[in-house]
Amino acid sequence: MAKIPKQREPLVTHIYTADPSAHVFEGKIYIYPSHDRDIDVEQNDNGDQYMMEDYHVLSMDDLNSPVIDHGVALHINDVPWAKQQMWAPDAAFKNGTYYFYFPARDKEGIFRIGVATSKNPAGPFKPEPDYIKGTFSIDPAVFVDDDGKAYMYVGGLWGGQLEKWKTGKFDPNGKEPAPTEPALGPYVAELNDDMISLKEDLQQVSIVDEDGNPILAGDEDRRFFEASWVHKYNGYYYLSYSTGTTHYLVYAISKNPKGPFVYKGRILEPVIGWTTHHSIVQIGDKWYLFYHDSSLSNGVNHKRCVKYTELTYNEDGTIKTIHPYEK
Ligand code: FUB
Repeated sequence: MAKIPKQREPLVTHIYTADPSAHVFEGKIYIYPSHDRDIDVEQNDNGDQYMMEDYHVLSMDDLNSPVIDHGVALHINDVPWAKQQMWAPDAAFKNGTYYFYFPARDKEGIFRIGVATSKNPAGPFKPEPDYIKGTFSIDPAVFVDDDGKAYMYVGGLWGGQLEKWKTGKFDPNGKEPAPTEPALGPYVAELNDDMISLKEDLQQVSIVDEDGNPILAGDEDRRFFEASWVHKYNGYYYLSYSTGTTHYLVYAISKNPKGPFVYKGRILEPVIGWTTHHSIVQIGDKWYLFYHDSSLSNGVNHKRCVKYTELTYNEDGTIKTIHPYEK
């Protein structure tokens, strides 16, 4: 009998998992993580150590139930356009179908976003033959709004190549903006009703401070790095993301799903391991943060484990900062 995970403990220990996108589908909790490989490779800033090849879907009937690993839901060998590195995925439900979104490098080494479908939230997922036209970079997060409109957020610096798209075309020499220039934001586009194509070009999201000034590239405690997630709370859109080099999960809010978003604060202090990546989901009348750290491998950056913890709001809608190792 599988173990019932406790808050802030690994959801599973038989495989390494990361980048959890959690959703409530059909009354159960489904978690769509990256599947880290148990390989020993050199670490670099390009993220070459994250050589993932497939995805497993995890589910729980509720938070007091054991975690089920539904096995391989999608393998890179079945994705005609993808060469390597299946990074952080997400899933969405619309029109009776489950859509699984995932980044991978195409045959030219450029990160693109692919989509695969299933009638079952646990998969297996059947990939579309090509990546979604007009997509680039990594970490797709798809938010389906109350009015049925769906938005895809993408982007990640360094290995995620976002700074190579500043001109709208892939520039292998593209650099991050100077420290005194506005930081790059994630990109967003509305999806068509078919959920497998973009309705419009990806456009950059602006993240500003309380005075309306753009967060600057040198402001590494607050600037966007990767791992977008959007949820809605009390009529506001909350865009949360990783600050990468400073290892925080932070958030900004807006009345519009495309922003501009006003920076509000920290959600999670740094975890063990370089990356931090998460999702925020309402389960019953409580909210939870699904996140990862590298505790299961004693700190190996590319051997991570997914965890969850309760997330609470202050009365003014701000999120209480979580200290991951404080009891
Ligand atoms: O898992 C590979 C990459 O690490 C993700 O795409 C990033 O968000 C970071 O968690």
